[in-house]
Amino acid sequence: MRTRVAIIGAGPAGLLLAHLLHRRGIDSVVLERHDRGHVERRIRAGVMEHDVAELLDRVGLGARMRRQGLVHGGINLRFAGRTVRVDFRKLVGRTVTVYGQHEVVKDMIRARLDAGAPILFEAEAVAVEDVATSRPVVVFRHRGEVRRLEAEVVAGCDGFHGVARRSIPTSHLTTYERRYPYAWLGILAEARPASEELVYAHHERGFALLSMRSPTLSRLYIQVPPDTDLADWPDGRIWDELETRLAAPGFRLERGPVIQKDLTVMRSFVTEPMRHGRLLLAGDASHIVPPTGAKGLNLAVADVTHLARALFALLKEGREDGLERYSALCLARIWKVQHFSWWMTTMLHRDEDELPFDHRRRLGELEAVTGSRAAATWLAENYTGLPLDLDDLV
Ligand code: FAS
Ligand code: PHB
Repeated sequence: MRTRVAIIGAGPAGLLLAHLLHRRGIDSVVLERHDRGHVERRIRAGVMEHDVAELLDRVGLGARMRRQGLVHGGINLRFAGRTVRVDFRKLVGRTVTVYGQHEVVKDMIRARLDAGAPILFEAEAVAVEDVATSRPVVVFRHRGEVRRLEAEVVAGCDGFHGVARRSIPTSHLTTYERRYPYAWLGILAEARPASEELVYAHHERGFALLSMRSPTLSRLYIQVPPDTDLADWPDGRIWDELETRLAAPGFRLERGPVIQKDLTVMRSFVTEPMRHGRLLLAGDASHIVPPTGAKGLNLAVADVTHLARALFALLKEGREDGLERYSALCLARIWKVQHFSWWMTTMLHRDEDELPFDHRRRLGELEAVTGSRAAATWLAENYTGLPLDLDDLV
């Protein structure tokens, strides 16, 4: 098989890249190791930054998001028995859209299939070869056969556990990692969300988050030890813990059938550089953030805006300058977002081994952030998303 761009992974990064290339008349093939149902059912992120929602709209992927997504003008921080709303519209004039990542993936796959553009499901990439040449190859397994996809560029959009990053010699990479001494136990429940907007709660017993997917579907998380066994957490225990940690005057959590339960480990991770010859990494293949700042999906989209432009220059005009700038452009944003995600995480979670000083200082930090327009504005700027350059993309 031959194409211009071989894209490994049908997550938000791979699918958005394929869509932007197709709109510019550049052929690509998407290889996805799971079947379509698996990727469309996988519940992950839920919050879209202001400019990400705008981009999806402008490139024809936002119709269902605009119909079903929930536009939020703020979030609530709950601590020491108080709830303080951070008003995004008042502070920065921007919003976020709550719309499940799996819904975005469905919309992108639908657009890909409607365009009659190639996407191979149950096609697992097993190696990436000749990336130092202008004819790199992806070796993949599909329907019991080992096949080769020749391209001019390979986009490694295959997530943290994918093959692309592992195809780069470790001598060419520098990785940075921080593990957190806690994880998130998440549930998706058929229960009316007990708050219009998200509630991030810092509690003596640990962090809790109230989010949602629709007016009848709640998405909720509690901080648990990283080696937690889900079998130790029957539904009733989870609801009891959520009620305790989210408690506030006049607040009543509605319970309902839990339709999904999952555990997410918390790590900060960055690979530098994000390019090796004609192999480019984007999204979780290159970096991971703890989900407290709701940045994972949004950072993947930001990478793709730079990667799409670099490939337009290379494949339409024969210019390599976009490839040469790609990594530095992405990393400039990535490290700011890594800081924000680390800050939101350490500000809101309790660390079992922390000093009493740090526990008390953290309450001071929450008071300082919610009591200062300047500090709350910085939070709002980052939570609604640093500006994306959308010019000459749409
Ligand atoms: P993805 O991981 O989404 O997509 C990679 C794709 O590549 C997958 O479909 C995978 O099957 C495929 N693939 C992997 N190896 C392959 C191979 N060898 N061949 C072919 N295909 C291959 N972010 C938030 O903002 N908020 C959250 O609450 C949140 N929760 C998360 C929970 C979990 C369990 C995980 C793992 C991540 C979560 N994230 C969250 C982060 C998540 O949303 C990512 O940032 C986002 O999916 C990144 O998108 P991609 O880079 O496209 O990677
Ligand atoms: C979600 O709705 O899944 C969600 C929202 C905000 C976060 C993380 C996850 O910070």
